[in-house]
Amino acid sequence: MDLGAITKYSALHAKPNGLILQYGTAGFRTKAEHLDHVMFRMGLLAVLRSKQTKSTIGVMVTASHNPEEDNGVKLVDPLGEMLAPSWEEHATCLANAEEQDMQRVLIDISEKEAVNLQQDAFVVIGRDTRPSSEKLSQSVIDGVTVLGGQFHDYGLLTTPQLHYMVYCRNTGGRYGKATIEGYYQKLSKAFVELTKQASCSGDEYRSLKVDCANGIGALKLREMEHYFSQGLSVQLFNDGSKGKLNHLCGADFVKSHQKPPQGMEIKSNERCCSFDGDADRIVYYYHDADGHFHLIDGDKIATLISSFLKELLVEIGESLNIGVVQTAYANGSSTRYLEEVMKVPVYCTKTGVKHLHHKAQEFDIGVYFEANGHGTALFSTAVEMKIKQSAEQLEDKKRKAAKMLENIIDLFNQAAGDAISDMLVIEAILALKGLTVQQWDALYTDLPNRQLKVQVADRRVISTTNAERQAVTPPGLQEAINDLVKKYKLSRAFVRPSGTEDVVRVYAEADSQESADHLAHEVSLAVFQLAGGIGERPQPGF
Ligand code: NG1
Ligand code: ZN
Repeated sequence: MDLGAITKYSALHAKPNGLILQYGTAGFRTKAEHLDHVMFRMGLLAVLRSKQTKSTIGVMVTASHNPEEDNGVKLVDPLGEMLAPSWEEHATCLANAEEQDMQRVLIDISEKEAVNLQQDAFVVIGRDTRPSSEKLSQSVIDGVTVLGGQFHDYGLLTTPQLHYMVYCRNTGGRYGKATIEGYYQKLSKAFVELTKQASCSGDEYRSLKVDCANGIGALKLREMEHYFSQGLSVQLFNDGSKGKLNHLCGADFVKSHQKPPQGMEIKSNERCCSFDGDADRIVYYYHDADGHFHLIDGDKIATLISSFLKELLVEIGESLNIGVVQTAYANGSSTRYLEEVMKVPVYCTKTGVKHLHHKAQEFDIGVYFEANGHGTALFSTAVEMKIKQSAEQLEDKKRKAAKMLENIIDLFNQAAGDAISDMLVIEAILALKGLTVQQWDALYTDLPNRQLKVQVADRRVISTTNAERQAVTPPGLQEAINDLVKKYKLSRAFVRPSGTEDVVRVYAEADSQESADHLAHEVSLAVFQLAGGIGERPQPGF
């Protein structure tokens, strides 16, 4: 380590005095102007992690669904996963170190993690379309080079595309080619082969309106479009040519406001979807003949996917174990439907895709989705081999199902939740099953629900257990929530500190929208009173 050079370059990316940031569930995220030093330091850290794992490490510059003025950075581990927990701590330490302590912190990390500093390092970098992203990704590169790491800058990429690149590079090309064409070709080939088998291929199944949140998804989908146009034609909205990123549009807006995005004209019963700002989330929706808006969120996506996979397995005659992983935000109706009607085991983990991803790896086939539309399906290597064999050996009908499954395995991004890949999977399933968006929606009816935020002095006073469904501290809060929940039918509520914003999140569901709204408001008041609320008391209404 050339400590002199590190000190010199670090001073060019100086940390603002007193600024403390935490590596949260999605890396570092805050106003873009506070992130230059963090980017440089994450470049340094990525080199150390690469040396330690003897693998390619990814660095993604994005703040996903957050406002355009924000930015963020996260590291991607060798198999496309989120950074290992002990390294999240190192990231926080390094990002918060004062200039004069930088050398010591770097040496500490290297010693603790037994990093061989002689080892080569390789880092791949991607960024979203935020105006601040280009300069910030240059700061990452400065960090990588000053520690002697090699790098490849992919420039503009969706977050899941960067995960894909990392995964490809660390699996010797077996998973796919680590280029943007490689990604387009792998997914499109699987999609086109799959949809060729669909008997219903009328116009209704061939066109889809996509709200791209004015983000990177628009650019990438436009590039990719002609690769799969045989099977699907997409019409892009909020493509970044005029509107602001994530403003009044995108998956997060649609899910949290439960209304359509601006900038998209929707006719009744037309199938529409929204990506978020870095294209790792997707939700579907439509207007019925009476003009009512219907949201089809991550839970219903997981239901469609897992039921289709289960059907294929039955057809092939394989008894592989399939599990669905959700968080506390999953709608109660979805959990009930999956368990009772579909007889698929459902597991609940803490919020944050790394928890879901980890749990899903325990199954032959693990389908995981957050209600907000972030998710994918994971297939164990043993399953992949078995399916490939079946596709060769079985007789006609079974072989067809095995072939489909083979294509679906290729179509899912195994490295991360991916809006583009999920969209193609969903479109293929709808076409193969001849399902309209209304029929899909009618699988079950969501319980009305409401999510709110409460400002408190220190959100860490709230701690939770049981996959965040119960509050342990502050004293009395869970009892208060229990008493409130009892007042409503089919009701459930929980609170947890956000991992990405300085707020406490409140979630409530009940038998009617009015009840869900009331319950959420009452729980907000309890949080405000018992957990040190600041500013104005929560007001009813939204
Ligand atoms: P927080 O801020 O911890 O609730 C949000 C989402 C997560 C996840 C992360 C990362 C909700 C309620 N929370 O986390 O699911 O997507 O952002 O982007 O949607
Ligand atoms: Zn995102």
